Amino acid sequence: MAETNAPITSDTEVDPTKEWHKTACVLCSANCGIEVRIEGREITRVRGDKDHPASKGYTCEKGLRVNHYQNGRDRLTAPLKRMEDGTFEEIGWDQAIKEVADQLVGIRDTHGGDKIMYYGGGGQGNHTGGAYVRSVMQTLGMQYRSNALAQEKTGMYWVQGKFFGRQDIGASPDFHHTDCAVFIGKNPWHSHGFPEARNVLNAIKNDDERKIVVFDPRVSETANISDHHIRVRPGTDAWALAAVLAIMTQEALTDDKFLNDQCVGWEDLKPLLEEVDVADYARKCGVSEEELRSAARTMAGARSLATEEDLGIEMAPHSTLNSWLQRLLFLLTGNFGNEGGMNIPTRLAPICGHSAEGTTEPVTGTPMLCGLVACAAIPDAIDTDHPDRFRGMIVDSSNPVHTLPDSKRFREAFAKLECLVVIDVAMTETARQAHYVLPASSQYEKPEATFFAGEMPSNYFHIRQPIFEPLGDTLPEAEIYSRLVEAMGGEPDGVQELAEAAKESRGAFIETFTRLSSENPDLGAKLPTALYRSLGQSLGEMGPAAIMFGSAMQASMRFPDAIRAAGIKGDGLELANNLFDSLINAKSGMIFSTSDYSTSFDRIKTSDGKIHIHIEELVDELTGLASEEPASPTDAFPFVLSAGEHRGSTVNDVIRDPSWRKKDKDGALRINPLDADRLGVVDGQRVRVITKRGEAEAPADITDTMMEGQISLPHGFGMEYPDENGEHKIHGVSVNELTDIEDRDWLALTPHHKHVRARLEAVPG
Ligand SMILES: Nc1nc2c(c(=O)[nH]1)N[C@H]1C(S)=C(S)[C@@H](COP(=O)(O)OP(=O)(O)OC[C@H]3O[C@@H](n4cnc5c(=O)[nH]c(N)nc54)[C@H](O)[C@@H]3O)O[C@H]1N2
Ligand SMILES: Nc1nc2c(c(=O)[nH]1)N[C@H]1C(S)=C(S)[C@@H](COP(=O)(O)OP(=O)(O)OC[C@H]3O[C@@H](n4cnc5c(=O)[nH]c(N)nc54)[C@H](O)[C@@H]3O)O[C@H]1N2
Ligand code: SF4
Ligand SMILES: [Mo]
Repeated sequence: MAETNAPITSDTEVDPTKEWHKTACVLCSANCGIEVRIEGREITRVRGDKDHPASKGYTCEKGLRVNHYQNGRDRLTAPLKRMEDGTFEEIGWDQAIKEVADQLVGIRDTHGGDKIMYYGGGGQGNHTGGAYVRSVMQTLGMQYRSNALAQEKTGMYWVQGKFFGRQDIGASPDFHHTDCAVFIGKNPWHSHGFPEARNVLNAIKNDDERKIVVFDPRVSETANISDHHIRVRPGTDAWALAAVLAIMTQEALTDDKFLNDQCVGWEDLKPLLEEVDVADYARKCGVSEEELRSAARTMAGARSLATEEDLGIEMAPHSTLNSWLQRLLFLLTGNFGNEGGMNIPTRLAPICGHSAEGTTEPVTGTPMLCGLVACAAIPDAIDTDHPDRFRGMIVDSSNPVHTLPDSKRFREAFAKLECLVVIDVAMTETARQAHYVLPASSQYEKPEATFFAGEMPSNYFHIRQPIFEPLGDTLPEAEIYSRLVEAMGGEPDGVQELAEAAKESRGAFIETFTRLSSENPDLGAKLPTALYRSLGQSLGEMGPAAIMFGSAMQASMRFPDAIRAAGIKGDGLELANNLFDSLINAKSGMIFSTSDYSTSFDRIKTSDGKIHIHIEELVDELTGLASEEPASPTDAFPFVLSAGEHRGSTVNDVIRDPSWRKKDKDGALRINPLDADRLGVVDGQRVRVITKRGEAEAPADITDTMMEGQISLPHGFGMEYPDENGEHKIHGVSVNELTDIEDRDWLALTPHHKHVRARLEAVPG
């Protein structure tokens, strides 16, 4: 298999004899546009693509290393079947598709299709698989799905669902234009999350009129350049945030005109904040009252404010309450529908769904938010005698055995599945447990896209074109899912006629599509496969992008004016078709919609068009903060472990080859010098970290950026990878061997990964 250590450098000088191929980095949700040079199957040069509408040439250092993703030594090249003795045997696609289809149909016919669950459907660069699976779900009658959002963001989306009427619409921060950027449990210097993150942070830092506020126990790279670093004790953000909101209320710094005109519920919420004892809450979160007051005044006084939370408060105590309080910062200061504030963008495709109030997963009875089963509920929904338990599972673009809380519990539960099918590019920890492993073409071997972009006033989309031929016998997800649908006898009615029309012309396709879809509901229900097998066959290597025709149609119905304002012409299906054509031809991506900030108000979906800011379900938890004391360290577990930092040395589980890292190769355990002294540990010495669920060893990185009593380990380490001799080794700590599935939010079930009780022992030598 390909050697992966080819030299990769950022290269701006152009050799006219060599071609630069436009694509995107797939290592984080920013998906910066890049241009790459290739030799054979290697990516040998990478540079930022200046024509990309959002990243404009920006990349971080990790983007230069995508070859380690493309050419990992454990790339899958053929379908695998697990044998009785646990080993895997290569089989052909015909056999794989037939056996997987038969097994899943068997579960459906005996127990019902709703006993088969779908997990994943997109990592940081690939969301079309998650769209194509819809045809399989329809064919089998599958009803339940989940993905990594249901262990981080569903609590926040639920809060926004309360505000705006639906969980699939949310407000995005306009950091590019804001005067006050607020980051709560988020370290965008490394984790990005918005275009050109470091440039934007530097621009704010270098402008005296603009401010950065960071809530983080650690002196993160972002906290280090902030104007206000609210250095909370781990797990106490609810008190810090409630205190800041209380200060705004008690000092009359709130935007009452906005709250009264645009919102509902201020009169209920206000008294709760008026009664907060700021001094007491300051004591509980470990930040001085003066610092909290000063930060609150900066935020309330800024001309505009944009705020984002991330894992530091989502994966910590009071997770969903934290999200409510965090989102109230922009509402109390009236920063919605404005430049530099928070806005509801147009999206080509939503990144999650909406669940009606009271929707639960039937086996565990746990709430479903955004149409997703909570990740932490999955093992209990499989490993039980309950008659409705999940018996089959398709996992795509995800490695839940390694990335969800409590790997031991997930392995135990997955072992109970009658059929586990994993679709991935690499042999993952989850694939090792599968009955069938289906090899996908990589994101550089097929057209791909993500649905993350949510910018205002102009939003962009990037459908990337393939650079390489598919490796070995790999197939794009569009093909895998469509073959499964057909093998299950679920081919959509009318697809042959549609395919004939598509072969003739786009006009004929549209005409036939319009006619057939109105008389034939099956076509709409299995739209992804229908589009792929018709329109897709006329697109050559861009075939798997056919799904975006459906998105273009929906977008053209939802916000035609914004699309036309971005320069796309036409009406109805003609507008959709023109948008689709522009998208599949825009090699660097394109702006597909432009609208005024004020259109955010038009996108609110509550019955009265107002923002509903008072969330009854969270009131007891909020008022309970007054009598609650934050959990204290115990003798058995004196440390709080932030289990899974997203550092410069991490890219989730997207790259498995550890040699991509230049720094932090072993995944250090960060620890404050005073704690290290007490333990008698010197820099680089190995320490054993012990939690109630497991133990592991890592080298110590002694740094006063850590607060006393807090330690951290990186995310995305501890994966098994073959060396040059094919010998498999585990590199670094697999953090979810240490986490406990029971430690989680009561409402969204978000695991408390940033708040794992631990103790340390120095490893001699
Ligand atoms: N380099 C890199 N970038 C990535 C990724 C990656 O793996 N590597 N992954 C991407 C993904 S999927 C995601 S979700 C994001 C995650 O991105 P982030 O959420 O920004 O990443 P984390 O490092 O998990 O947590 C952010 C901060 O929370 C702080 N924190 C820990 N405990 C607490 C607490 O109790 N209170 C507060 N206020 N802060 C606390 C940590 O010190 C840390 O600085 O990153 C994305 N970008
Ligand atoms: N303890 C702890 N656990 C955490 C976190 C933490 O901070 N602490 N962070 C969590 C967060 S925020 C997230 S988002 C999750 C992420 O965890 P996961 O949802 O498991 O996703 P990724 O790590 O992005 O893994 C992507 C998978 O997709 C595969 N892949 C790549 N390209 C393709 C493709 O084109 N097709 C297919 N079919 N597969 C492909 C990769 O090989 C990899 O197996 O981890 C979470 N786990
Ligand atoms: S890792 Fe993220 S920020 Fe860095 S180049 Fe890739 S997409 Fe851009
Ligand atoms: Mo994430």
